[in-house]
Amino acid sequence: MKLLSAYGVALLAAQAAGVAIKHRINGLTLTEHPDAAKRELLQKYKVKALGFNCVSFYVDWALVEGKPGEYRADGIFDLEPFFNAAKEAGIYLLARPGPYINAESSGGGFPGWLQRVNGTLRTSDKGYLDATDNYAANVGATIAKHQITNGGPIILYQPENEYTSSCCSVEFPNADYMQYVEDQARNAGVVIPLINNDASAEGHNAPGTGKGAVDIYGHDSYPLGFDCANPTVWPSGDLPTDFRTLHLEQSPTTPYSIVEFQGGSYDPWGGPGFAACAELLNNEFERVFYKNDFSFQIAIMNLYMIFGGTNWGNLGYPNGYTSYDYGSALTESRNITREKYSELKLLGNFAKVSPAYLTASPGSLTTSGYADTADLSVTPLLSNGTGSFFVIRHSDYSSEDSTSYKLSLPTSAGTVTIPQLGGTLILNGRDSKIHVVDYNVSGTNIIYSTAEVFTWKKFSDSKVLVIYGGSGEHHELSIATKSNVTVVEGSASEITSKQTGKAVVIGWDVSATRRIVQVGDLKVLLLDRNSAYNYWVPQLATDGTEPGFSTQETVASSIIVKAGYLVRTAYVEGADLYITADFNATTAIEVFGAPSNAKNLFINGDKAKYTVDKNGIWSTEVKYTAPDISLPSLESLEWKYLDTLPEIQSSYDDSLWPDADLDKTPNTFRELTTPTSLYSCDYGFSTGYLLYRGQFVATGNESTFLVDPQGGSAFGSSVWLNGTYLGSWTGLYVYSDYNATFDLPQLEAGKTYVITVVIDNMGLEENWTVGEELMKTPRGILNFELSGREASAISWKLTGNLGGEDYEDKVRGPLNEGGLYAERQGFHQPEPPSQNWKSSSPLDGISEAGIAFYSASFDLDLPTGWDVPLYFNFGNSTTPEPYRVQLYVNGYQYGKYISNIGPQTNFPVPEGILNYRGTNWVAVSLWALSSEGAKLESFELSYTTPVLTALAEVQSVDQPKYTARKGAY
Ligand code: IPT
Repeated sequence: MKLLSAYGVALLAAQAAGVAIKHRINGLTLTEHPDAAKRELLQKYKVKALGFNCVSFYVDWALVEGKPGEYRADGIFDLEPFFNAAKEAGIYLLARPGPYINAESSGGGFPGWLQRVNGTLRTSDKGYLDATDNYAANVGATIAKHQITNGGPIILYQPENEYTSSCCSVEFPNADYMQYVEDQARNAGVVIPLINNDASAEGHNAPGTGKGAVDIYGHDSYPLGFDCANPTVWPSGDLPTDFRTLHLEQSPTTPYSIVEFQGGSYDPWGGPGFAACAELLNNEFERVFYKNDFSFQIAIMNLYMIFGGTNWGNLGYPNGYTSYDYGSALTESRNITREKYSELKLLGNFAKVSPAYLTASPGSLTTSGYADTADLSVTPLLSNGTGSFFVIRHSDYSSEDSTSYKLSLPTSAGTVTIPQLGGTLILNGRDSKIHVVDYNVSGTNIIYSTAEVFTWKKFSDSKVLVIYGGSGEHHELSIATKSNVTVVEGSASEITSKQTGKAVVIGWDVSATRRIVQVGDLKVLLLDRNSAYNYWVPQLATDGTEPGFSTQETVASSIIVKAGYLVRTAYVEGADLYITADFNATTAIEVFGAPSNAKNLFINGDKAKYTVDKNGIWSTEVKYTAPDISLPSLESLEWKYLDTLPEIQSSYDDSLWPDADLDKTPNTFRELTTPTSLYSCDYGFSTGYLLYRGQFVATGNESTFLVDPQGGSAFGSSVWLNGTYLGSWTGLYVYSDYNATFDLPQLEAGKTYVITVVIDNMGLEENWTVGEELMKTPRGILNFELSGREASAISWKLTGNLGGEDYEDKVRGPLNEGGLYAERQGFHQPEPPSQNWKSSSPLDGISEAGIAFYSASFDLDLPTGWDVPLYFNFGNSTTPEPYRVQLYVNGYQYGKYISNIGPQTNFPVPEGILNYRGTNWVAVSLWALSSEGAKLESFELSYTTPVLTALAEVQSVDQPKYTARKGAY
């Protein structure tokens, strides 16, 4: 398949669809975490408003094929509502079903049973390929059904993920393997282009490289890395400079694509927290790094992540905690209050209205010729009068200096030295600008603008160009016109202008007060950046109420709205203009370009009184009065308590437990050092807490017990001998397993003893490097020694979630629950049989080592029409006693809190998991890892700013309540 230009993607997608070529793709996409898709949280309007036109999504194989051969993608795992939501809002999709996805997810998306396949993962080994077939065929068919050729939103398919790195003499890159993964998609009916994401620009599988080549070559880039602990440090040399050169070497015939560019960062257990990541990858990072990508004429730019969401139900890998906020533009609780969201909106909307950018010719980064100081570097994207772009930044990209400069730019009016009317241009610190030249605003030629373009529109009676600059900056704009300049809003004395033959030049200092200058039929809004953040450019729906895809027509028919928190949609019905928007404060609204047939204004369905000024701007206001939100006190709920470690009672019967009796392991990663396998995945247990029971008849000479449990980073473990607590490993990030030796009390010869070991399984390792086989790193017990005895003296049983791969809860899926007694019984679900349980609260806790389980219900009655983020908060640890908590909300595991490691103490739970107007069930397991016991220091439900929202009523997901489970032990 040959792609001719940067328009290739659009061309290909439209041709395949057999329709006229209307789709203009500016190549901006964003990535969502798998859980977001599953919960239908596309956040479609928040993405659409950015000016972005595509979302990439992973599918997590482990969630949909928990049992080999049984693909289940219904209920919350159904992809189709997500696809439909994308189509409605007019967002294209890039499908990334793996089978390997990485994504900081358990096993990198591989189901636990892959630990048993005979074959190296992500290679041509038959055992591995066979294992992928069922998933690939099913997910591929669903994707094929919704690809653009069938009227759906999916335009690109990414086989594999970062197929880049190998070790251990495995054949690499293996063309047969890559081809196999691609054939799986094709055989399932996928006809859209295949795009890959090399971890770095190494040219793997680029078109023309033979077997295994994709249609569009793409690579990933995380230039600032993941060091959120130092959020202001931009190490030298981290800004890419060679991407254009590499592109021309590696894949010159395809649109230049970065399939993952850094949009945030992950954060480990005990890490600095996502607020620090949001600071490291903040709005300044976006300005400098994203514009740098633009300097390479990037055509497909996908940010990872735009919305990370939550590692609910054990979805995460061992190195990360429950939150997958990622410091992204959309927070985990769906807020868009981070400045990086607003900054991204400026850039995305600029790209959306600047198609000339895709046909200009990128030049090389230079310190000479364009700016008059070597402290600044410029990359030109040149054209002959049809739109040139000059990307400017500090030569030392991390400089915090303020640098004055003059520009010398080639324009259709000759080379111009700017500013022409006096004053000084300035670049303040970590900033980068795109200066446009010969920029076409619907037939009006902007000869240059030093202020940056947010958007422009042609309305029936005028054109509007919106440009902005940083506070205190001086800017200049030149327009090819013989018309006069009139200041139609704001003070004329603050604006200088001069007619120079065929052009007019306008100079001004940026101010927080808007000025509008009129030149012919063009109105130019001069804004400061912070004001520009309040502007939105909703596409007017052409059919119905939804914006639809961004075609030349729909982009052209957009209006410009100044509002506040969020503008979702705009559409006209007869003489009525409808705007849907969200508000977090009383907000003045202005509409630019209301269609001439529109006479009435409705905001969120309510008719609004508005005024029209002499410039035709409609003005109204939406009042915000914070609603009364009353939340129950979690501390005073009627908590019921159950000891969820009955295993240590002398009467406990484990006869229904699976025997750990395999004397060989299918796992090729590590040889057994125990007589039988104690690897949990060998027995189908790959998620959540694991429990082991080892029984032996004592000789009386045993003095110590050594055990080496492995649960992954930050895991913990506790050990009992019958009812006697031997001790715990309380966890550190750097330990995935830990050898601990416990002194035993004097044992009685001939008496039977049981050792109980509880292990926190933090998720399975990823498998980033092909050949290393890290995903097969076992969970469970690696080794043990009972002093003075043969290992075979102990016979072991184990359990994890009830049924293992024959998991009980088909609604919440294969990963959600672990192996605690209460979980096996299903007591974490709504309405457990707790009538006869003791009344006791997790705030009282337990006074010795053990695991307690608590359940309670509460009602919520939140006002409709408000989007209110809710959080479960655990108090910061003030006592030294370590404990681990699992939080269940209506049966869904929505948090793992580790008091002695952190950092997460606040756990957002979205509406839909919580019933905002109804009854909710919360359950907490509290594992005390010291003989002092533990209790929650505090436990509260809290909210952040309620957003007055146009969001439709959120339907709750299925929340099956407790029913007695057959065969539960
Ligand atoms: C790359 C992966 O493709 C993606 O799934 C995710 O893990 C991301 O990075 C990090 O958050 S892996 C690359 C950074 C080595």
